[in-house]
Amino acid sequence: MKKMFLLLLPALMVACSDDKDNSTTLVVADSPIKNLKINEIVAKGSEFENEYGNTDDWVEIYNPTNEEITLTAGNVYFSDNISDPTKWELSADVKIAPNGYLIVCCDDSNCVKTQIHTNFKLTADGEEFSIYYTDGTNGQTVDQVAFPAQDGTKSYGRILDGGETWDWLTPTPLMNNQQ
Ligand SMILES: [Ca+2]
Ligand SMILES: [Ca+2]
Repeated sequence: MKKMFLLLLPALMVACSDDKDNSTTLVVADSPIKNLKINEIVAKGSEFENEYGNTDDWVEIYNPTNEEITLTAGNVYFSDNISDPTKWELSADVKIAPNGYLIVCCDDSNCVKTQIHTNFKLTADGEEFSIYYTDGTNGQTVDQVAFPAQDGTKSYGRILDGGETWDWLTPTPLMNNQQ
């Protein structure tokens, strides 16, 4: 019993330090998904051509770890409304390479082909985006952001990748963020 208590203590300390950075408590703390960051957002004037040949809104997600992370079907959700974090359920497994990127096409196509296509678009007037994870029993918001109105010339993103500071950037889908 004593050994078990000692093992639990570091886990509690990790949970407390996470509370400082996130508005939600990470209840599924053993999933590598918890490391994912919303990294860059374009809600207007995209020049990134998706697999349909369209230049719709997109969100770049960044894996800041040195391990590949798999987003498993049925466990990961994206939303443009943080009050409704399970708005769109990922329907196929998707991998993100170590220190790699994933583009989520917010084009209301509602499917997963070569790329991920949500059932919502992003509003240029400013909106929200969130990543939600559930292990089937417990769920948590992994990352969420409210972004301001966009004028179609810049993306809104973290500088540097995965960092705490958001700013207007030169759009860099699937590449490291640049001012
Ligand atoms: Ca929307
Ligand atoms: Ca980028």
